[in-house]
Amino acid sequence: MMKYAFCAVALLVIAGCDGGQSAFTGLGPVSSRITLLIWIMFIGAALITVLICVLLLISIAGPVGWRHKLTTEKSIVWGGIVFPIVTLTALLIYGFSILEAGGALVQAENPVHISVVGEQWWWRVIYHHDDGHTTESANELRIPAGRPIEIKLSTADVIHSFWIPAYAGKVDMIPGRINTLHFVADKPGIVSGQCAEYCGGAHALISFYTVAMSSAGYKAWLAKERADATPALAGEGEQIFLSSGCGGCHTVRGTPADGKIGPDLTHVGSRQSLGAGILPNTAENFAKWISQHQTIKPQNLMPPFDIFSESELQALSVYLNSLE
Ligand code: HEC
Ligand SMILES: [Cu+2]
Repeated sequence: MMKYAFCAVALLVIAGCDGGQSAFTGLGPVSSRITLLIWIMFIGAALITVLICVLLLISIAGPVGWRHKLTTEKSIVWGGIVFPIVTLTALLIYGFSILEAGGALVQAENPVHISVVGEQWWWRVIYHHDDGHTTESANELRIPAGRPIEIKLSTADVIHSFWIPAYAGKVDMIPGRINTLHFVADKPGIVSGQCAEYCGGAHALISFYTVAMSSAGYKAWLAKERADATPALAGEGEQIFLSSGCGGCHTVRGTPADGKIGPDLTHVGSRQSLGAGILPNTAENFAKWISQHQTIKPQNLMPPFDIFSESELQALSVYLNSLE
């Protein structure tokens, strides 16, 4: 018996150590309170379950006097009505107070302003600079650690839900609305997040990485992200990109490619992943994405391209990978 109890506890502890995408991680003040709520609910539910089992045993095999007590009107009123009302109300009030924690950050001075638009099946990410300009990127969120973050969430099509469990609760992206998400990341690091509301065919394959950086690192990164592309290896790959119609859907700032339908590729080479968190970002995976993306991410809205020779694919990949 002890052994099983130990295993159950050990499993929970291990689950709590998984930093990548876990609501147990609590890497900021907002998510830490949610993690606490999870534990309170979990332990509370476990205790109540044990209590019910004990009462059940008593009602089956307990002393006559005890069994009789359980059937009185008083026990039913206290155990069946008062107890649930009191516990659930307390939980509700506590839950609201946790929502307040996110709300309190609303007034925080000098938040970082970012917008994220859910698209079938990727994320459009827009950074708002202090001078009023914006820079568009995609499929990755970069934030400075220690500063309040304010993300305006909207959708280009259906309902999505934006969730970075390590930092905050999920918030829906609803057509015709802008919802606001607030959180702070305690320290630099990389965590993952995903869409938490079924949004059609490739819903299971729409995730993303959030990279929390030091203040100085973020500032330098943002300046670089804002600048146009400076591909070290333009030439042939860029030619193929421009002449194959990629620019009709994708923007590479600094080139004639200014499409708005798909993810911005100006600095795609510097992102963690391709296809909204699906493939690690490597030169080979660019070729893989371009030639096999309908197998890798079925139903995604980029048309299939099986027109390229091996060397053309190679040149395209080298070009895209160099867009750092
Ligand atoms: C009709 C519009 C369209 C055209 C044309 C198009 N794409 Fe795409 N592309 C998309 C969409 C939409 C996505 C997002 C797919 C997803 O993840 O659901 C995408 C995703 C990508 C990605 C992954 C981006 C990321 O942020 O991870 C790459 C790389 C890419 N396309 C390269 C190309 C290349 C190279 C071409 C030309 C050979 C091309 N695309 C042509 C619409 C298009
Ligand atoms: Cu979804």
